[in-house]
Amino acid sequence: MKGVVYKSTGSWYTVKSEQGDFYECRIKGKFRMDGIKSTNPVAVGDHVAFKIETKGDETVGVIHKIEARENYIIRKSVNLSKQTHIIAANIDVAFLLVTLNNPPTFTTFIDRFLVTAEAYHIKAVLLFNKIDTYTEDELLEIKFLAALYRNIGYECIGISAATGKNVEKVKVLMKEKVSMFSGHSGVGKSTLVNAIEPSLQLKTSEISEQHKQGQHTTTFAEMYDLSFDAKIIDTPGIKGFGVVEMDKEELGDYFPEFFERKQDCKFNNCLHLEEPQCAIKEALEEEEIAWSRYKSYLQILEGEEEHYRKDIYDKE
Ligand SMILES: Nc1nc2c(ncn2[C@@H]2O[C@H](COP(=O)(O)OP(=O)(O)OP(=O)(O)O)[C@@H](O)[C@H]2O)c(=O)[nH]1
Ligand SMILES: [Mg+2]
Ligand SMILES: [Zn+2]
Repeated sequence: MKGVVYKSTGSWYTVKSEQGDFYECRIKGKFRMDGIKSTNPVAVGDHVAFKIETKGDETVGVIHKIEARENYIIRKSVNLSKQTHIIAANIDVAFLLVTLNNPPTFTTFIDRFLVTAEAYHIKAVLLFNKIDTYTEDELLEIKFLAALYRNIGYECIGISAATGKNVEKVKVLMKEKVSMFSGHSGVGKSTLVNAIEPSLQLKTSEISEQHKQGQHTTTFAEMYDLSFDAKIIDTPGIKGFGVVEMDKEELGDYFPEFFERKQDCKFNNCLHLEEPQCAIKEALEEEEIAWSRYKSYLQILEGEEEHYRKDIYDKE
C-alpha cells in the first residue's frame, strides 16, 4: 500500500493510506536517503510504501520504501555525532509570519528564512500579520517591506489573524498543498491556524502546552488535514528553518535578485565583496538591490564558518 506519513515519534509512524485510513507503522531494515546520516530515516510528509502484517490480534504496518523527496528540512543535532534530524519532507509552501513590533521581526531574520527556503526549493510567502494594530507610519513601513520583497518575486500579504482580514487569501494559496508556518514566538502562528481552521484549536494548544513544559528536546512534526483540501505541517519549537550547509559561492544564488545579475560580474566566482566590476555592487549603488538584503548577505557569509558545517553530510 501507499501512503503519506502524518506523524512520527521516532520509532512509530502514523501513515495515511491512499484509501484514507490511518496505520501505525514501523520501518524495516536500514534506509539511507539522499546521502544523509539522519536520526530518523522517515519523516512527516514522506510518501511511503508499506505492508500490513498481522500477528494474532495485532495489525502493524511495515514501511519498506520511501519515495524520492521533493524537498526536506533538517535540523542539525547539537552534538558532534554528525547526525541530522529530518523535520519534514515534501513541503509545498512555507509561510513566514512577520510583525514589525510585538515581537520585532528584523529583515536579517526574513532574509535567512528566504535563503533557506530557496536552498530547500520550497516556495516562500511572507505574511505581515497584526495589520489591525499598526499606526499609519507603521503601515507605511509594512508597505515598504512588502514592496521590497514583491520586487524580488516573493508573494506578500498583509493579514490580521485576529480580525480575519485577508485570511481567505492565505487559504487560497494553501489549497491542494502542504504548508508550513514559521515566525518568531508571538507573531500569531497559532492564532492564524485557528482562524484558518477553528476545529484544529484543540490540537494546536495541546502541542504548545507540551512544548512549554520543555519535555521534548527533539522536535516531532505533525501533519493535519484541513477541511478545504489543504494540509499543514506543524513543527513545534521551530521558529524558522535551520541553516543549510552551502559553499560561500553558492549563497548568492539563494538571493534571486543577486542570482539574476551574477552573470554580469567580471569573475564567475564573484562573492560580491571587493571584486572589481561586480554587477551586484553596481545594482546596489543604483538602488536596484536593497541595502538590507546586501547586509543580510554579508552577515550570512561572515557567519559561514560558525553556522555552516559541511561535515554533517555522510560522505562515504
Ligand atoms: N491584534 C492582533 N493580535 C494578534 C494577531 N495575531 C495574533 N495576535 C495575538 O498575538 C499573541 C501571540 O499569538 P500566537 O498565535 O500565540 O503566536 P505564535 O506565533 O503561535 O507564538 P508561539 O506559539 O509562542 O510560537 C496572542 O495574544 C494573539 O492573540 C493579530 O492579527 N492581531
Ligand atoms: Mg503558537
Ligand atoms: Zn559580484
